[in-house]
Amino acid sequence: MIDVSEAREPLPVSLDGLDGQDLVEWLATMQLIRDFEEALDPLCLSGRIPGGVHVAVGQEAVAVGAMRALEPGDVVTSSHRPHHHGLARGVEPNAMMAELFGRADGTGGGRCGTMHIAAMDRHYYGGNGIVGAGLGLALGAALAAQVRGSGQVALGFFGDGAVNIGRVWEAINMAAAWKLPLIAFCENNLYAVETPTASVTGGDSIVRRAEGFGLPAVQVDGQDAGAVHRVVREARERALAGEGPTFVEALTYRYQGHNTGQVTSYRTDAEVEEWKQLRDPLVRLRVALTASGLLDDDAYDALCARSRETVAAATAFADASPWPDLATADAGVTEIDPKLRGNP
Ligand SMILES: Cc1ncc(C[n+]2csc(CCOP(=O)(O)OP(=O)(O)O)c2C)c(N)n1
Ligand SMILES: [Mg+2]
Repeated sequence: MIDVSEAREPLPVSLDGLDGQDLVEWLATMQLIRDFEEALDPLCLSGRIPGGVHVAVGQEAVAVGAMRALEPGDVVTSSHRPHHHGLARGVEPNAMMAELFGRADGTGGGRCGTMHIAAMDRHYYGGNGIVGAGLGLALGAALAAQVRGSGQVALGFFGDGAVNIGRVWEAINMAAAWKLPLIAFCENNLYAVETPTASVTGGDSIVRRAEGFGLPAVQVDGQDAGAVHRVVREARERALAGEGPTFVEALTYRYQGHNTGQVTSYRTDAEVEEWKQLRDPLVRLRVALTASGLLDDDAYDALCARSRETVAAATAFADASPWPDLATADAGVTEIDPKLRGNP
């Protein structure tokens, strides 16, 4: 963790080795994620999105930094907090919003909702309502890639709450033992619902625990997109060289409650403010881009305007999209022979 006791300004980030135009696109995507996600809670509370959602406002650099280090054919799986991953992977905002609204033009025809938004054409296998389970899907994809020699890498996102779930370590152990091309990516936002993860987690740190499984484990500043990008890029190269999996722990923070409408009484306003003032991933990247002459104020304003327009258009698209046709409610549902279910 960076010592911020003396800091009053946003912490600097390094753009070394990164392409200027790429970085402007990263900031634009991070801005889109923020605007998209900030629009969601009001849409849920007014009933236009049925149920609630888990937003990742504050965690944008993790998604964009990691995703831009992968290639289009690589496989990505997500968690119950999946929108930032999906948008960074290139899921269409219109289709994502329509899915959240439960409409026919959504990524899953309106039948899947927030935690199962996926884009198979982008090898984005989507979110998962079972904490830690997405990593198992990534493990399977990594095994398939190794068997086929396809040159793909699989990255599975999970939260800090998942590091106290046995199946997560079963997946990591198997990947380490068989040298699978897996990137096990822990998004450590310090809390699992209302529980500070450090208060229920033994050992020195999450990466130290991971090291015990015999794979490289790297902790990175998750509010610095470039830093996240570098570690994922290295992990990808290692995986492709046959050197096996890497564990990444990105230190990050969610600004809003765990899910829609949650009252956050388990942390102080001062803590939230410190993360916003010193570590906000968008501000830090913008400051660095401006200082490097890569982004002036007009270009930044235009980028923000485009983002707001995209979110407004996605909301209008979702509103106008029809409800799924009841007659197709079971379309795409796999028939399982009752005998195989053991339930004749
Ligand atoms: C196996 C399982 N146990 C418990 C839950 C209930 N649950 C949903 S989200 C969550 C917290 C997860 O925290 P973390 O992994 O840190 O992710 P974050 O919400 O911080 O992104 C829990 C316990 C669940 N969905 N699945
Ligand atoms: Mg967490």
